[in-house]
Amino acid sequence: ANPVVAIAGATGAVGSEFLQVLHDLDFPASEVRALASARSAGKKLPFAGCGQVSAGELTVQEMTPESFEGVDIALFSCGAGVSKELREAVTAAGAVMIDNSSAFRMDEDVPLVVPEVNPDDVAWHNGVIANPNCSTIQMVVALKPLYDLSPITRVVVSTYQAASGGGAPAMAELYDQTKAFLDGTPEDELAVEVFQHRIAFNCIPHIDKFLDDDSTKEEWKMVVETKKIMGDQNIKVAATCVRVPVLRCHAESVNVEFAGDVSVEDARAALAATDGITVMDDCANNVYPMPGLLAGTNDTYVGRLRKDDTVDHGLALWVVADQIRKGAALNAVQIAQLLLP
Ligand code: 2RA
Repeated sequence: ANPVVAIAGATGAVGSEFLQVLHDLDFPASEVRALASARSAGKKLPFAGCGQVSAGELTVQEMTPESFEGVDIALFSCGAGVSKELREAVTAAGAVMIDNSSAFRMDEDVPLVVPEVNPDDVAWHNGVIANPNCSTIQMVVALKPLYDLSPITRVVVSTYQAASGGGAPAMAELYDQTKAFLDGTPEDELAVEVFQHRIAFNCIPHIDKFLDDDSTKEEWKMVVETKKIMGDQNIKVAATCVRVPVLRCHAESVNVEFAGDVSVEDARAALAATDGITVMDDCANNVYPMPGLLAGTNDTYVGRLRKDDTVDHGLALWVVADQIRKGAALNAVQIAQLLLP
């Protein structure tokens, strides 16, 4: 029988994208159940339909441990606390939890999966599969075909992360604050609630909390998750993660060092031949990927490919993806596709 799919956190930024992606991929569901906190129960969500579920409205149900009876696949995006609280109920109901939070990503019994990179890891799940952090996903999608040319020994990455990485309220803060700023609202009267500082006309080198070594948790995620997904603990990763006043799509400047020589031509050919990657790289015509123009797309876009002569075997590249899609909802639904018989 076709799977019953539950969306946990259906009213959030990623939740509504789950619905859109299920439709776009025509996921063969027999039922789609929209779940959220009591506050949102009864709310109607437009759904374009997928599989055996026809287009119409989904009524949001309050999420309780009983909500997962009869569910086969539970797509979770409601924060680490809720995921931890409900893991037992989900797996006891026989459903597989595909979790977008950071709750279980580094657990030894939980695969951390990007379908273009390590699809085979779904095989050893014990009821939970973790969706990696958005900034990690798009980087490893780009790294994998390069790694297959020659093992990667070191990566230096700086991110330019969109406000929507902080969810729907963060997007609203960028939008409203920009408008207020342009309307001449004095600095001390601008509403700063989601981010640590004003995000309008600013860049904030601070995503998630600071750790003991003065790096941020977002940067730490890029280091440890990359090693786990790529299956190579020897890759050294140095990351600096920055929030920028962009609504959707994270961008990353990535410098890669290889064990052996990799030519720009071979790298470009390998990237272009990979499903899920679009190479946009034509400097002569000012063609390169840009966040402002790629919202709502599925691929990981790579451009500005060039030699990095500061190391023996180095390349530099620029990577952009819609982090609500490939960095969250799309990657999770692609994991669910791997579970289909
Ligand atoms: C961010 N890493 O951009 C997040 C979202 N998962 O803040």
